[in-house]
Amino acid sequence: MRKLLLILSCAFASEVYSQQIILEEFATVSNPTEITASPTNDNRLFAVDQSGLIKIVNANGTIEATNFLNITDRVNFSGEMGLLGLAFHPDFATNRYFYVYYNRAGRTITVSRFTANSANPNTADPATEKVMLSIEKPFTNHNGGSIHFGADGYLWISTGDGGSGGDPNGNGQNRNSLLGKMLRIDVNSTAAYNIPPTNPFVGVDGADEIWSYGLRNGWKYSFDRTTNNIWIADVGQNLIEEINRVPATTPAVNYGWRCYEGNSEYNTTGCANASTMTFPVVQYDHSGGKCSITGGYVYRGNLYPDLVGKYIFADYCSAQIGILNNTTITWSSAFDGNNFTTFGEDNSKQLYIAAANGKIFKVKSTNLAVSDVDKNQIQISPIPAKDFIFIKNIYEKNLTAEILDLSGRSVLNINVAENDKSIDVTTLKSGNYILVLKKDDVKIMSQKIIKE
Ligand SMILES: [Ca+2]
Repeated sequence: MRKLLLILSCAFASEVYSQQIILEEFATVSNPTEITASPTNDNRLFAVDQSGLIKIVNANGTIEATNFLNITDRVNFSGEMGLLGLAFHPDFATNRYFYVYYNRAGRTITVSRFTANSANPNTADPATEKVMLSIEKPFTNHNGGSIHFGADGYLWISTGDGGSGGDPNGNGQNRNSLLGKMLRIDVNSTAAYNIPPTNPFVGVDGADEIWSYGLRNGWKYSFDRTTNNIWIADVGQNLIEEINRVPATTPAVNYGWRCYEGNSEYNTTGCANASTMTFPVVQYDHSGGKCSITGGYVYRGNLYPDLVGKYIFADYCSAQIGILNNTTITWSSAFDGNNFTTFGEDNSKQLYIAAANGKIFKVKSTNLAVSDVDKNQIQISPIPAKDFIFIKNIYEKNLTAEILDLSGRSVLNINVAENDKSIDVTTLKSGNYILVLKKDDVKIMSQKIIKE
């Protein structure tokens, strides 16, 4: 008996620790730089195309034929430049406002408001543009571009340091430059925007739009609304990629660039004391073909309990996804051919990831649910069973069942019939078993069954 218990505990342990990220192809677009959840509380996605288009991805992965927005006439799409960010006003349902971040001719960073059509809010007229913010920049690279509304109702904007290498103009540490910053503005204004009175440099030296500084190229940041932390993935110069995590209510954080790349000195000429700076919660180097971080989200969905509370991100070059648990990164195997450019989160808090090749994937875990079904709804009956067991309230195809005896040994692997979702158990001997329901070899759920 002791030996049997040992086998069982090992079987369960291996299941707990064999968690893996898997990607399920979902949709195909072009040049994806951002994925934003639908503003109308459904599971559509709005996919940003760097060339200046925004496309609607329906919940089944099809692409709406009509673009949501087409501003290719004013977007400078070249290298790292282009249309990079999209955020919907929290009151979009009533005002139809949304905000974009792009480079226009001459590299200028532009943050603008557009208004969706009242008769058909699935399209927007490019003529509704209201330019809010224009920031000249000296070089083509490091454009930042991530924009989101915070829990405070303000629009947060990450800008890059202006480009080249090593921040030659010292923008990151210059509190009078809007480059290399996290900006925070109040869009509920008749002027282009208002300054939130709680911004840290209001009334003192430093640009009033700045919330935090010392960033090189925050290539994607996100809010974790559960903890109200902001997570900023800052792309390194040559050696080190950063993940920063700070309470969203903490102003004037100096993330250290170009004095520090990660925790290492880069160029400390003219720099403040390191004790005044906030260093990353975790960093990684370029070993194993890694080159550039793509920031993601803390998973808050209900399908993959093992991912909850962990920060999911990627490396552009190694095509791997990282799972950050406290200060430990677990890397997936490489998804070869996919240079990951952005993550997205839908209104069910499920995650998506897009690659430069245009593919958008659902991010899933091999543990527990793989299927987008509420596994609490699934019913397995009858118990006890004679010849057939039926699975109710599941509409997925290609389901399989593995039946284990109580020592954990697999005794039957069988397809679930597509027509009536039945499992033929006539060959089983009488007794107690565990049925493991799977899709694509990944477990959805398990339940004890009895064969008469
Ligand atoms: Ca000021």
